[in-house]
Order: sequence, then structure tokens, then C-alpha cells
Amino acid sequence: MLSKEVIARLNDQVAKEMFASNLYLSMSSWCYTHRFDGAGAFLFEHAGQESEHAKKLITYLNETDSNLKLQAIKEPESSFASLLDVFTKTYEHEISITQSINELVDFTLSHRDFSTFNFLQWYVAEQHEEEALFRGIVDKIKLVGDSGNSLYLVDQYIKTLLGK
Ligand code: OFO
Repeated sequence: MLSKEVIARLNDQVAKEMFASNLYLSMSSWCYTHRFDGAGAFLFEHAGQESEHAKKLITYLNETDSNLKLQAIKEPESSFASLLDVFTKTYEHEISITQSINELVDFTLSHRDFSTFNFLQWYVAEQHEEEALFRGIVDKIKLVGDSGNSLYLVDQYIKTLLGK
């Protein structure tokens, strides 16, 4: 049986994962409309992963007989200055999600909720991977510069990251 506070915090995390999914769909669409098809496909797929992160939390709530309370999801940004702007924002967003997960982990440990603490370890590992993934893309974009040819190549590189 989870405490009311843990249930509320898990519900908040569901909303954050759903917002991330919508944000990446919005970014994906911006990429497609600016002819960055590789980045568009990558972000579209990543939006699906974020939705899975939300569902994994929902399944945990269901398994612990806890009430899911879905929240209104705020509208994501839809216009971006450049491909670098898009991926800088994805990276910053992942850092904010990591902070949120860390706070949850800290809360569950200090309140001796070892089951939820253990469940959250998957998210700790996932955030480590995602921060590295997005930081890597930001670094590549900075490395190649912002000419059309370079951005085409980096878009092709991002396409190779499908499934990561
Ligand atoms: Fe990309 O973050 Fe979910 O957890």
C-alpha cells in the first residue's frame, strides 16, 4: 500500500512523462517541416518512449491498487530557432526529468518505501542513458556548425540513433 504522498508524486511524474511525449512530438513536427527528416523520425520515436515511461508508472499504480489521477498537460512549445535549439531544449528537458526522478527516489528512500524506491531504479538508469544520448547529439551539432551541408550530415547521423 503506497502512501497518499507517494501516489500524488507518481501521478505528477506521469504528467511530466506525458508532457515530454507531447514536447517531442511537437519538436518532431518542427524538424519534418524544416526538412530534418532524420531528427523528425528520431524525436517521433522518442515521443513513443516517453509515453511508455508514463504507462510504466501507471502500471505500477495499478499494481499497487493506487488511484491514477490524470492531469491537464500544458501546451508544448512548437516553434524553434534551429536544430541546435531543438536538441539543446531536449537535453535541458531530460536534465529536469532527472531532477524530478532524483527527488522521487530521495523521497521514497527517506520514507522507507523500498518497493517504490526499487521500481524507480529503472528510471534512474534510463535518465543516465537519455542525458548521454541527447548531450551527444547537441555536441555533434555544435561540432559540425550550422551550414546546410553539415546539418544534412548531422541529420543523417541522428537517423542512425533510431531505436536508442
Ligand atoms: Fe526522457 O525521460 Fe522519460 O523518464
